Amino acid sequence: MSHKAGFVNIIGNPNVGKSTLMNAFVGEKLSIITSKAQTTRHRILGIVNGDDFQVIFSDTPGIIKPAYELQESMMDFVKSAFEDADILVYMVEIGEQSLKDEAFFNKIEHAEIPVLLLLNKIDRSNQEQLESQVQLWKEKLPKVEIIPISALEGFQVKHVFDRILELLPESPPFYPKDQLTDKPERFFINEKIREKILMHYKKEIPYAVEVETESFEESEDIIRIRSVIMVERDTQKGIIIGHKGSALKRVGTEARKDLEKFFDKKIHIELYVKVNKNWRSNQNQLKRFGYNQ
Ligand code: GDP
Ligand code: K
Ligand code: MG
Repeated sequence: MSHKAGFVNIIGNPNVGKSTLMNAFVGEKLSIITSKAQTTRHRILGIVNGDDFQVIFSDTPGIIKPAYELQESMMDFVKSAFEDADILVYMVEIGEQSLKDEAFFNKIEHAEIPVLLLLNKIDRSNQEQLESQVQLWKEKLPKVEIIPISALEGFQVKHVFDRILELLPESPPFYPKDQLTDKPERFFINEKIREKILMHYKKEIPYAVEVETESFEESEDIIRIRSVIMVERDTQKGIIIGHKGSALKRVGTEARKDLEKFFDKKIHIELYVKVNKNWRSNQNQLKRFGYNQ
């Protein structure tokens, strides 16, 4: 029996729906999703296995202009997404103010691998808007195949997947067939906690935070987790903890509920907050947290 396998990299501006799409393909909440930009900081693989195929999706942080060190590392992930893919999925959303980066569009238009341009969030548009948007992208990228979708509502998601299977090269699998992702359990715990922080705190707080899970102990009927939330300043520490610890408690409770579903096991989670000045600009710290790999 012939077998197809390959890497599909999903790129695009922040918030267009890249993580939503990958999760729709994989069927698990691997990538955290919020309405804030910079939710996804790392590249995350999501693997979809069938009897005769293995599609390895890679969700990337959005394309942004580097403003500080962390963002530069994020852009490295995006750049490498061009290099190691068999298929490139470039996602845009209805009404997007596209980047005016000619070099980027040139790269997409003349890519040596198949490119699918997904026009996402069409649930928000009417027929007329949709047609004019498709026309706009056709003019911008004449060689690229355009598929309008709604990642959130699952509209055309199956069609995109079938198209990817058609384009995928013949190859044996790259990962064991029961594997869902390349990231360790601790990564998902960190991300889940960060998701709750993104949801519940305002302004710069989420961007000043990094989470590290210090211990993960799994026994027959329970997983015990201890994670540290790193912030840059004492004032941020106070905000994270909240009045009598109420804010931090909410983060812990909500993360625990989601993680219990994810791991299908009872979970005990202990959170504490530490001040680690300027972790964002410090190269060594970034390495420790898995950036710059
Ligand atoms: P990413 O930054 O590109 O990974 O985008 P996310 O997947 O995190 O999604 C950003 C926001 O857009 C979230 O609030 C999603 O629920 C929302 N979103 C994603 N796909 C769709 C869609 O097809 N329609 C609508 N209306 N919203 C969507
Ligand atoms: K986002
Ligand atoms: Mg994302």
